[in-house]
Amino acid sequence: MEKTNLHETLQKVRERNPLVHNITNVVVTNFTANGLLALGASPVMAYAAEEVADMAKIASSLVLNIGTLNSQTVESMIIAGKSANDNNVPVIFDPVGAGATLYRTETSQRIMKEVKVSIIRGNAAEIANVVGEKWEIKGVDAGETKGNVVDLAKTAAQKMNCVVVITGKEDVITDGETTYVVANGHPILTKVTGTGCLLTSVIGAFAGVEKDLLQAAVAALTYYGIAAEKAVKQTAEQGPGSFQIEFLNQLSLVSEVDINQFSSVRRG
Ligand code: ATP
Ligand code: TZP
Ligand code: MG
Ligand code: MG
Repeated sequence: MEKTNLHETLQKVRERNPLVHNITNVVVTNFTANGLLALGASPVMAYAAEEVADMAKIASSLVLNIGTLNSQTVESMIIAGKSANDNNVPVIFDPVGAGATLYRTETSQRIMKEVKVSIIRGNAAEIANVVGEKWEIKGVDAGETKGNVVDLAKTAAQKMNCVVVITGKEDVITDGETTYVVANGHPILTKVTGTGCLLTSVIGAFAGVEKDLLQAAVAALTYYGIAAEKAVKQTAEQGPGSFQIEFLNQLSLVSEVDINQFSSVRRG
C-alpha cells in the first residue's frame, strides 16, 4: 500500500470529522472519546435501547465493544448494529475477552451472526475464540500466541466474510485474500488499559471516511503505531502515565512527514 494512500486517508478523517457511535466498556469510555477527538473524529457514546437505532443511523460508523457487557447493552448492540446495516453504516466489532468466559464467546458469535460486521479487531486469542478455536486467554489480555497469526486471520476473514485485524507485536489485516502486516507500535501500549479498545474506535473513524476497508484499517494501524512511537520518544523513562497523556497529544500531531518516514507496512 502506498504511503500517500495512508496519509490521504488520515487527511480525510481530519477534514470530514466523522461521527463515531460507540457502545463500549466502562473502563475505556473517556480515553476513547479523547483519543477520537485528538484524531479529528467526533465521538458519541449512546447505549439506551430507545435511541441506539437513531444514533447509529446518522453516524459515519458504529463501534461495538463487549469489554464490560451486560444483557441490556448486548440488546442495544444488536439493535444498533441492525440499524447501521440498514443504513450502510460500517460496523466495527471488538470482542474483548472472547474465550475468557462462555458468555463473552457466545455473545461475540451472536453479534457476528445477527449483525453484518465490516471489521472485527482483537488479539489473536479473541479472534480464534470467535471462530470456534480454543486459544488460551487471560481475562481481557492475550495469552501466549502459539499458532500462525497470519493463517488465523485469513481463515477467520473467510469464515466470517469480513475484514479481520489481529493486533500484537505486529498487526495483521486481511480480507481473506489480500493481507498486510503493520510493524508500527510499541510494547508500552500493553501497559495502558484501553489502547486496544481506542484502536478499534480509531479504525471505526477511518472506516467512516474510506470505503476500501483494508486501506482504512491499514491507515488507522500505521497512524496509531506511529503516534505511540513518537510518544515513547517524548516520554523516555517516564513510564505509562506520562506515555498515555503524550500518546493523546501525538494522536493529534501525526503528519505526512511522519507517515513517510516511519510507516512500516508489508504484504503478508
Ligand atoms: P491485549 O488485551 O492482548 O493487550 P488489546 O485489545 O489491548 O489486546 P493490543 O493487541 O495490545 O490490543 O493492541 C493495541 C495496540 O498495541 C496496537 O496498535 C498494537 O500494534 C500495539 N501493540 C501491542 N503489543 C505490542 C508490542 N509487543 N509491540 C508493539 N506494539 C504492540
Ligand atoms: N476489563 C474489561 S474491559 C477492559 C478491562 C481491563 C479494558 C480492556 O482494554 P484493552 O484495550 O483491550 O486493553
Ligand atoms: Mg492491551
Ligand atoms: Mg482488547
